[in-house]
Amino acid sequence: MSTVPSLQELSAAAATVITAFDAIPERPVAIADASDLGSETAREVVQRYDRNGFCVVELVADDPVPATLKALGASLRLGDPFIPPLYTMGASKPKPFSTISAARNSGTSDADHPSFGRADCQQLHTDGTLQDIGFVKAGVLVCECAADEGGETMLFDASAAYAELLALDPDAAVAMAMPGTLVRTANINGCTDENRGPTVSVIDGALVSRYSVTDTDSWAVPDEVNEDDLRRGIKFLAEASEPGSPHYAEFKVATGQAIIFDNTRISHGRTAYRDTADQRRCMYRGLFLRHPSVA
Ligand SMILES: O=C(O)CCC(=O)C(=O)O
Ligand SMILES: [Fe+2]
Repeated sequence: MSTVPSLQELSAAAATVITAFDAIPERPVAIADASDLGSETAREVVQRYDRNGFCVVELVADDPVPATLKALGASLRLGDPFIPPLYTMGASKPKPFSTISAARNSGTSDADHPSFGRADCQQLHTDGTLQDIGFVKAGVLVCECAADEGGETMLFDASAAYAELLALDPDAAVAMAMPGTLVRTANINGCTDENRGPTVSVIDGALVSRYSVTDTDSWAVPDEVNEDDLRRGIKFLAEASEPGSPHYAEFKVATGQAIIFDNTRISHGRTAYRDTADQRRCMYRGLFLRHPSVA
């Protein structure tokens, strides 16, 4: 568990935050071989991940399949993929990577999962929120087939927005760093686990966020938190994550591309999508406990 950061600790961490989306590169990084990026390409991916909180890559020769996700994870030194413990419950056999596809998961135990099995909008969230804040460092989504319509990736630079809140309204920002303000409830395998944690915290001097506003997330007001302070913080972050905000980005990850995102800084989601008979959206997702790095 992380301890509750002081205002000084929050301010010191916020001072190191860079606005991630003010310089998003137009083109993805081309990857010729996911199992061997070469030092220049690997450096470019890591640099973009650090600068923008994410990096989109184009898989030039590899098929956009789980084996490529595995190779990419190894090349970027992300460590073993993390399997959330609740995925290993019940009858289902845990797989290192999740298939996100209404078409592919139809008739399976994932068919009713709001993200994996349905074509609905998936609101902004961080992955692995049943774990402690900051535990799942990076997420990778490989696009085997983009949707015919919709299925855009939504990103929110929660760190930079929070740093702004801290400067404008420290009471509201401190409230959001209190444990128990953000409640996540499990939605898989009939599991009803919940994890109450802070919305934002400081780990090793860095601001970390688990800002999530899906149907399985809710706000709570712990005894020691002033409700008005928290409400102002929630409102500020909600507005900062709207389309048109400098902290919001939306684009389509195309077939054959992948996105690697910093799950401790950036919240992500996707817009609703529609498949056609010959174009059925399918993404593969891996969660990792390390940020990408270069050998
Ligand atoms: O479908 C997508 O693009 C993202 C889905 C997602 O974020 C998730 O399942 O955790
Ligand atoms: Fe996600």
